[in-house]
Amino acid sequence: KRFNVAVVGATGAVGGQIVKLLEQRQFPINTLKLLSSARSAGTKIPFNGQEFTVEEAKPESFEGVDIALFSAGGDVSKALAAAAVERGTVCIDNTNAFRMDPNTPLVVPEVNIEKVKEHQGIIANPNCSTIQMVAALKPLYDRYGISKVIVSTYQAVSGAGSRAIDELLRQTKAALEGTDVNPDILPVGSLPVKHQIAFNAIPQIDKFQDNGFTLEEMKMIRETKKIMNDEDIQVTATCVRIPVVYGHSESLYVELKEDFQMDEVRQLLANAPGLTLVDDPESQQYPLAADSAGKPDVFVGRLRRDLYEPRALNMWVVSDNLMKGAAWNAVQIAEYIASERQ
Ligand code: 11C
Repeated sequence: KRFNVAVVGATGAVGGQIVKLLEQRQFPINTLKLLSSARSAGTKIPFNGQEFTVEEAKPESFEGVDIALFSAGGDVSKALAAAAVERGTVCIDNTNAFRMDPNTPLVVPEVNIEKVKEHQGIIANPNCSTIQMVAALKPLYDRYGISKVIVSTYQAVSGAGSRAIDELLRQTKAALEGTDVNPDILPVGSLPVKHQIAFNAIPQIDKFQDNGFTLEEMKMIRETKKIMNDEDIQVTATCVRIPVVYGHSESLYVELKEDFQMDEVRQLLANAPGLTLVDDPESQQYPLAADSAGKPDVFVGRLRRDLYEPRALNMWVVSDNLMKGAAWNAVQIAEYIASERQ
């Protein structure tokens, strides 16, 4: 069986990756619609040797569409997903719009693919920094249980979209030339205060909440509990933007519920689906953001037992935020839906 597929936000950083992955994976497509805001409509995008013209996304666009992958921002998803669902489209939504809705499954295939079956039209793709963390935690959770996670992130600018990538490149050049870097987008496009990202680290991703955490940090906390189906896991997050283009890196402190042997932990992580263990300190091998770019896997390394809490493990987790963190996770869900309907 072949499917009528729509990509909403096809001109964006994530949408572009989704289109490439649908092509690379030879997704069973009958018709493909590339949709965007009115501003980007008319853009031409190549797919399978043909040129597709991007159309403005409207409620009627979803007539006859089986599967739609949304990555055009939460407002677009809120405005159009219901119209798509009414027309019988299954929506895989990359935004924050429905993630915490109790009727919407929040899915990382390596962790909870079975939740897809409970969907009522929308399946949410988690936040990029959450996806790579839970993928790395899952094998440990299943074997030992997890009581607490303390995570600090080192996040790439591509998480904030194509304009943030342009901003990093422009500022880096300006800083090297000794001219004004003129911060314009980061840390948050819609807030008035801007900070330099070139040669800097900004401890703010998204808006501050009343509790002093940022929305990005709260996403990591809430989404982890929902995906792992465990409200008791204690998660603390500090999210930081760094001048890297692709690939989020995360330092994790993980308290397990049972004693563990390092050899067994290594084996569990090495054998887990979607994970690649890169952990050889002697030859200075560990996961690097630059190596993760364009790859679908989550890379794990720097494994070491904590010095003070013998049931805790420290580790370094890296993944391309536009791939497993967004486009690849969404396409994996689409592939699962397609395989269930064959
Ligand atoms: C970032 N994690 O790196 C954010 C981007 O909720 O899907 C992803 C926003 C989201 O800036």
